[in-house]
Amino acid sequence: MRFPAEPFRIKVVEMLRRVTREEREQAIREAGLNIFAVPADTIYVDLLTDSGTAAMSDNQWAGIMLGDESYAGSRNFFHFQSVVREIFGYEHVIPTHQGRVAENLLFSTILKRGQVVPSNIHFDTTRANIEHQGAEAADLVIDEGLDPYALHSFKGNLDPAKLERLLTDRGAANVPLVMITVTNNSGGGQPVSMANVRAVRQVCERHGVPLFFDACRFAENCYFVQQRESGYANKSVTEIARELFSHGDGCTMSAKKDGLVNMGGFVALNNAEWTQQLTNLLILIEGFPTYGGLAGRDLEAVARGLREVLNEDYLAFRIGQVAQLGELLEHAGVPIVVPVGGHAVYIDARRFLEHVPQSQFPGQALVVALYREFGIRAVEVGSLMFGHKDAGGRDVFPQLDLVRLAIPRRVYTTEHMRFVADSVIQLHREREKLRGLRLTYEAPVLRHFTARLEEIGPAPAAVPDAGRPGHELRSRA
Ligand code: P71
Repeated sequence: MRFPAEPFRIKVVEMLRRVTREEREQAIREAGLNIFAVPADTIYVDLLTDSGTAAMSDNQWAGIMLGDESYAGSRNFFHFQSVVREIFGYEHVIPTHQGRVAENLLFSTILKRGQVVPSNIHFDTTRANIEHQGAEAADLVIDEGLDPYALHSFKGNLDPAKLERLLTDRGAANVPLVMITVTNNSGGGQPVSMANVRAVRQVCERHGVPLFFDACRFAENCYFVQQRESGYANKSVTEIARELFSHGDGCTMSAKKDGLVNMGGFVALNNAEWTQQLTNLLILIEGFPTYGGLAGRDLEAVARGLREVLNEDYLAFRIGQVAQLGELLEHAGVPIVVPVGGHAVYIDARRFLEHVPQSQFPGQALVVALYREFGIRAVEVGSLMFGHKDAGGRDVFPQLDLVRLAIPRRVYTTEHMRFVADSVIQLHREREKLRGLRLTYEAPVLRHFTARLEEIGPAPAAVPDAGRPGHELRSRA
């Protein structure tokens, strides 16, 4: 397939430092084979996350200079509020410094111990904020959404039958709201269809339960609706977004994704009573309601980013760039999750490294090799992140060991993506050389952030380079 070229030109560049394989070998060793502990300036292409890593536009930077840093009533807040109201359609707009604070405000206020919040799949921070209240987070994605190879246009859909069952079993009084995550990050960045949102809305209405969105990647989701769902091809992505949110009562958002900023977030909702409670907590933990933990200039950047992200030339390029990386890998026989989602390509590490058992962290072994050989940073979403011991001390592993290549917005060129594809393909050819890992340190919770590991068996020889002029080739010359 042909994918659109960059619909922007580059006005500011950030040089990347040359780093030799020897330096990377030392950096990853000192990091205890944990990619989170590797200094970012030793990385060539950083695909750790698409969160807070976007390049801002000239228009956003110009907005930064127009920051009004008044403690109360900053003009940038009013601009931000009017843009959020226009796109999302919710009356009350509460700024926060990032998504998890939006979640914390919402769930500390309206959620009670023993209650349950259903979603397609809750993102980690959302689940943690729900569980922190002594409540339960229920993932009700359609069955296809859990199968890495099931082909479905809207694998992020929330199963309305599962929702109906949960509401009937638990009683609507125990479900303060239903959430839909767009796109469904933990399910591979898969979109949710408008038809599904309508179906979920109907179930919610029948039970008298409000519907909220986790709107992090709403523009990417709405672009997929335009491209894939019948009846939407002639609607603008902005119109689709308005329709999507009109089916709900509010949303939380980390603007670090589709807000195209490095920091920011908000809650938007229609319920005035909830707004008052959230605002009281906001003042306690984040700041005055017209800045919510952000500078005036940051609010201006979010306001402008939310408009820019709905530009369809941008979205066609964005979704195309991620799809292209997926296509290059798939054509070369690299096992990836399909269809490719909106913000990342996921490699199936168990199939990639069939000789490395799950107890030896195949995903992390791949992450380490990608960094050591090519200077690419990916992140493991598998047995290191989710594995644990059961009550009897036996190891429990997740079903999948994935490696996520998350693509920052407007940061890397298509040539960078080709370099990533060539590197992964090269590693795939040489996969027998990769060894499993064992833990030498693990924290009791969220161990992947601070774990230390070592390689099992002798240190592997360098994998031959990808045969194109990538960063580490020049550095060796
Ligand atoms: C991602 C992130 C960033 C992240 C956060 C925590 C651990 C590792 C990486 C953040 C999300 C998200 C969704 C759907 C809420 C948040 C939290 N994603 N909902 O994918 O994807 O937003 O970081 O602004 O607090 O790398 P926040």
